[in-house]
Amino acid sequence: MFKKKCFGKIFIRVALLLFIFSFISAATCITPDINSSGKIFFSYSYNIYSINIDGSGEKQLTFDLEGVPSPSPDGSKIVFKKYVSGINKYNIFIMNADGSSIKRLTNFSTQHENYPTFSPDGRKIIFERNPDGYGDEIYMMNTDGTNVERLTNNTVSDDYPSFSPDGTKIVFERYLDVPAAPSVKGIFIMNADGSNVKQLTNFDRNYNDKDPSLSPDGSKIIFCSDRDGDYEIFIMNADGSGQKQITNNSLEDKTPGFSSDGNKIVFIRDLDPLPYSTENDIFLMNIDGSGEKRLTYYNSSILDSPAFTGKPR
Ligand SMILES: [Ca+2]
Ligand SMILES: [Ca+2]
Ligand SMILES: [Ca+2]
Ligand SMILES: [Ca+2]
Repeated sequence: MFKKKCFGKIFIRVALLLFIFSFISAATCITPDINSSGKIFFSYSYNIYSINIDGSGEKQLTFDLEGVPSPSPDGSKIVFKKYVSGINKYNIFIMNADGSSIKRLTNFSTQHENYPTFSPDGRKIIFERNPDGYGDEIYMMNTDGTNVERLTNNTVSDDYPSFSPDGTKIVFERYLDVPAAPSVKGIFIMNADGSNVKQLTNFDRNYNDKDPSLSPDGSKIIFCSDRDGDYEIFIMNADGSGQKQITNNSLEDKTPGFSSDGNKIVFIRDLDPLPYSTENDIFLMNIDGSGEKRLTYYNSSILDSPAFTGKPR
């Protein structure tokens, strides 16, 4: 009788300890491990979806006209663009990572806004807006939409901004202002206040470099370039040196994004070799290009912008 009672008490204590431990481990696991709780957010058919990092567990998060999701560093929020029917423009919105609590952050009716993403401390959002019809500019605001600041000011388009992991720099793509080749883009970097703009790639202006994103340790930038005739994923040092091609095929490989641990790259591949038709799907690979894996089977022209939990674009 005594033995039975004692065993029961120990059992309750062990169960209690396990219960408490599960809470502690959940609380300490702030940066999602891509091998367990990580998700990939993306836009498909003008809605935002998430999948697990093995491609399973597809979940539709929005049901109107939304796109370009970028998850907050702690994984709790998504910032994205959403079409506002009254003004017929995309503005910037924020929601919980499960799709609940959608809130509008900007109210700008002149032109579309695009590509919002978080600062590493989760307190700022940068995005692109075309204020006057003379090219996109990069803006920064608080996560409640207040204190909108313009960071670039010129007559060419500045697009696709994202922060360095220490929050001091912003990497972006800029149209190089050459009359003979007006759509040629290069990768640029500047201070987070818009000062000290530096060109990193495409000094020859012979091709397009775009979709840049810094690695979680800040040492590398991934981007895509059509310098071999179709888009491939490239990696380079954060100062533009040591450019290296990662993919090598005749298909379009675009919008690469790092996982939060920096070991994987998620990207879009257009599997239709014809230039005028598009069959996009989401792929994953190691940062040296090995271990390539197809995650989705949408074969869709309206699939884009994959981003990992814990790694704003
Ligand atoms: Ca501009
Ligand atoms: Ca190629
Ligand atoms: Ca390619
Ligand atoms: Ca194609």
